[in-house]
Amino acid sequence: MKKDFDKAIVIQEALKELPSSARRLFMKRAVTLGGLSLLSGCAVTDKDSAERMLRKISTLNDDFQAWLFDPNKLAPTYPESMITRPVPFNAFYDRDEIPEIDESDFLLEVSGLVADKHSWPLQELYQLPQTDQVTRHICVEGWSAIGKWGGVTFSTFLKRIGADLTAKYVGFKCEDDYYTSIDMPTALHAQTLLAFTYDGRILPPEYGYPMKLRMPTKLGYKNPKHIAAIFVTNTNPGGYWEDKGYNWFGGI
Ligand SMILES: Nc1nc2c(c(=O)[nH]1)N[C@H]1C(S)=C(S)[C@@H](COP(=O)(O)O)O[C@H]1N2
Ligand SMILES: [Mo]
Repeated sequence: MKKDFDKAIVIQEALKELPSSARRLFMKRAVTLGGLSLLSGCAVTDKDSAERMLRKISTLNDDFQAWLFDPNKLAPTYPESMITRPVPFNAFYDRDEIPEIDESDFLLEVSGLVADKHSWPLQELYQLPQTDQVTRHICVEGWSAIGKWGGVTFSTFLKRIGADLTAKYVGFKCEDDYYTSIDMPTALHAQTLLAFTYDGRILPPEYGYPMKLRMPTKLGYKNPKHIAAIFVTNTNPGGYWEDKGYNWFGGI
C-alpha cells in the first residue's frame, strides 16, 4: 500500500492539538503513532484515518479542557496603569474592511433556547447593570495586551432573556461574517462580559462596535467582535477559526 501521509507530520499535528500538560507528558515518553492511536481509539493507515484521528484528538482536547475549567476561578486582573496603549487590532481582514455600524438601525437579535426573543436596541442594552474589568487578551498569533472593557455581565443578560442555562452552547453571529460559540459554563463565568465600552469609551469600530464578548478565560479568537446575533443551542455551532482547525474550547 502506498503511504501518502507522513507519520512525523501526523504526530506533530496531533501534539499541537493536545493541551500543553499532556504534550509535555507525551514528549517525555517519546510519542509514537501507536500511542496516539491508543489515545484516540483510531488506527492510522492512510490520510483519511490520520485526519479522523486528529479530529478525535481535538475533541478529546475540548473535553479535557471543559473538564479542567473551573467556573469559579477568576482570571488575573491588572491595575489601569498596565493597560497596553494602543491595544492591537486584529481581524481576518485589514482595517479598511472594519464594519461600519449605525446605532439607529442596529438591533441585537436573540434566538434559540430562550424565553424572550425580542431584539435589543443599544440604548436598552446600556440600561442593564454595567461593570468593567482590566484583563489580558491573548491571541494565538503570539501577542497579548491588557485592556479595559465595560458592559453587562453575560450571565445577567442570559438570565434576563430567560436562556435555558442547562443548554450546552451559546453561539454568536457577527456583522463581519465572523462567528464563534462557547460552552455554557464559560458563558456563565463571572468575568464573561457583553462589552460595550473600551477604556471607558463606547467600543471603537476596530475593537468590535457595537459590542463584543469579552472573556479573559479564553483565547482571542473566541472573543467575538461586532456581535449581531446571540443564540442558545444544544448543537455545537463551531466558529470561523475553529472550523479551520483551531481548538474549539480555546481556553487560556
Ligand atoms: N467579528 C470578529 N471578531 C473577532 C475577530 C474577527 O476577525 N471578527 N478576530 C478575533 C481574533 S483572532 C482576535 S485576536 C480578537 C482581536 O480583538 P481586538 O482587535 O480588539 O484586539 O478578535 C477576535 N474576534
Ligand atoms: Mo487572535
